[in-house]
Amino acid sequence: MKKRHLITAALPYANGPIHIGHLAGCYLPADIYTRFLKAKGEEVLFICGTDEHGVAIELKARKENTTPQAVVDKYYEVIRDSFKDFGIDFSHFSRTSRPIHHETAQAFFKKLYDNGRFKEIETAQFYDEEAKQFLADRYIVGTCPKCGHDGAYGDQCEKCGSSLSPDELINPRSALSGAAPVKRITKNWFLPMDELAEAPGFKAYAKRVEGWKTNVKGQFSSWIQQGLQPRSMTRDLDWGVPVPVAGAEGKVLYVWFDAPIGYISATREYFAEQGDPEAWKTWWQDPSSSLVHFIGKDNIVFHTIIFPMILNEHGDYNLPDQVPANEFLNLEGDKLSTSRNWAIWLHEYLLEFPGKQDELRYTLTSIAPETKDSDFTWKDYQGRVNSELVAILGNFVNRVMVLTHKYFEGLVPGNKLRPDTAQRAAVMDAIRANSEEITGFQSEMIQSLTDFRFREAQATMMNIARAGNRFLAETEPWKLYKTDAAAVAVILDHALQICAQLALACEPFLPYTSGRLLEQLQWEPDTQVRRAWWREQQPVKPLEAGHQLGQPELLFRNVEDEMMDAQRAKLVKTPEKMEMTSPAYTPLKPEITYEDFAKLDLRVGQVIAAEKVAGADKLLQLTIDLGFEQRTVVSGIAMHFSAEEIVGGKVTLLANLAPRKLRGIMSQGMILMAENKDGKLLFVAPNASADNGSTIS
Ligand code: B3M
Ligand code: ZN
Repeated sequence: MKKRHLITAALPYANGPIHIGHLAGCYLPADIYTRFLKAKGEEVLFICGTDEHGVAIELKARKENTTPQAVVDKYYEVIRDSFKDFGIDFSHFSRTSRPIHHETAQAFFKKLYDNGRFKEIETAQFYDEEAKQFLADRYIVGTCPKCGHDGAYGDQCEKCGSSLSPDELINPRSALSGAAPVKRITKNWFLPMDELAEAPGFKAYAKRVEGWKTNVKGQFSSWIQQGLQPRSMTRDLDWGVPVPVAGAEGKVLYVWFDAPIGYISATREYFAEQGDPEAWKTWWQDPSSSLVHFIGKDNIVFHTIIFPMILNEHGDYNLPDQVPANEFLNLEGDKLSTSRNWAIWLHEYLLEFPGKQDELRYTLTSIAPETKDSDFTWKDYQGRVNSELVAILGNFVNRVMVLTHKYFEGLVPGNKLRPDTAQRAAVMDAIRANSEEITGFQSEMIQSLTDFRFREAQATMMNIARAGNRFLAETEPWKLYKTDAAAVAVILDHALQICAQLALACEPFLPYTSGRLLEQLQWEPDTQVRRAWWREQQPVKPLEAGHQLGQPELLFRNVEDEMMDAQRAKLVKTPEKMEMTSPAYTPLKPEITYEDFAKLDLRVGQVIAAEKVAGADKLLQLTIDLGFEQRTVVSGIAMHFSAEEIVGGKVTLLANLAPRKLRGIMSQGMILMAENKDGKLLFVAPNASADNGSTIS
């Protein structure tokens, strides 16, 4: 095993909160692995942060009628807090919008550029002449050639799931302006992946991949076998890390070039903050450091081919030692989807189940999609909490604690007993057999963790508690007490040592439970005991005779049916399901003449200030800049938008509507809004480059 371990978990896009699919897919396994290595006493660094570039962020900004910066600022915090609340034990959590990342990514690009690794290639790309910008695939919509759905994106049709290229779309148009895009020649910097795959360093690395998880090496070899194509590492976009070479003005690095370098910049930032700014190199460049990337299956090609290739071409870096990618988690039989709100969001779960992080961690690890997609259901969650956590682990600990308080005033009884009767000999035999069984589980669990089989490892941890329950059932201390209290003392002493071992064993999976159990045991394990258990695999007996235990408290409580019904009911409220009950469209109003229409004076405006109207839940008071003047407009959108998130956004203002007093404020015009089927309001926003005060007709 290598000396130190650099663990990374995929950098989530800062365009939305975190749901159970993210947690199960990569953060939970990465956290379990990190905690396991730490318990063994290994040197570990666990790195993550938010991915703040790319079209995903720009699209979200458009959708929320705000700026990319506002989007990433908002979700960086939401995401960081969710991870913290679920005990994901990052050494450092950074963001790719930080200057240190821009610098690191640019220097990396520059080094490859100076070494002549890129090919400058001119291609014809779709361009929006109205919006005056090149269009990323996602910005082109049209009719899907496969299923006829009008509204397919340039990279994918969400109706039939086909991957597409923008050229395949029938009747393509720009999602920015609606205009038909034209082709324009543009120059970009391509990584000749076909050639770089032949480099000796990459070929040696490819051998390593053969020993990885089946799903990972499967994707890896199918890409290699299909033959790699040169791939552009730059994009004609505004939002991102500027390309640091002459002639690349207005271009940014491809988000999949800069994002994985985010792992490096986060490590640099961490050590700079520690006052040891060169130390990151040991972790990335010293061959005695291992590099492990935890990701979901949609990120496999980037982490097993493109990033290693880039690292190899740079020359100074280690290539990944393992990429234990997971498959996907579904929810109640359906694909998790942010847009359909078909998800369980971490921050919402905690509001309804405060303090129950471990119940979710446990369930998600039990069904982790390690080899194939798996499904989360509330029924399964309830079953695992009630019949596993409560009935097996919680019950064992509680029985031992309660009995020790009942018979020995909560003092650890000690294990000195002479087996001078047949009954006592039987007790000693039971203890010996049980200890052996538990040592077996201990080494099995450690092996599973070493091999990235976390489901299995957690199940084996529960087997320790099961063995504890069996031991109590066999020795029946509650019956024996009347005739042989001394024998009961050794039985409970042994059972308490199992509780202590469980506190160690469950820590990677259930850190909160481990903390609560240690509290009840009034025990703080030191590094030595942890190591003895995790590294040397010794059957430790750390609680000394006479040690005072804390009060027994239930570690888990049953989840009631009503709670589960309520959770399931919440899930039904997705836009798609609502469609079935509401009419397909709002009926059209009677026809009007052009003259009727021409009476409306519609203008481009920009929100320059916004505040809640005191005493009115639904109203926001907006200040709208029209270029030639400013207006006060009262708008009924406060249930949909916060004041902060809309400042800066462009709006369409009906500017010649007769002024009207609302809650004592004179409102001078009306903001146009679209209303979705689910009742969600969206701004009818002019293009960001339209001047304030421009007429709309
Ligand atoms: N942000 C994609 C994703 O969230 C991307 C991962 C980056 S890892 C360097 O699935
Ligand atoms: Zn389709």
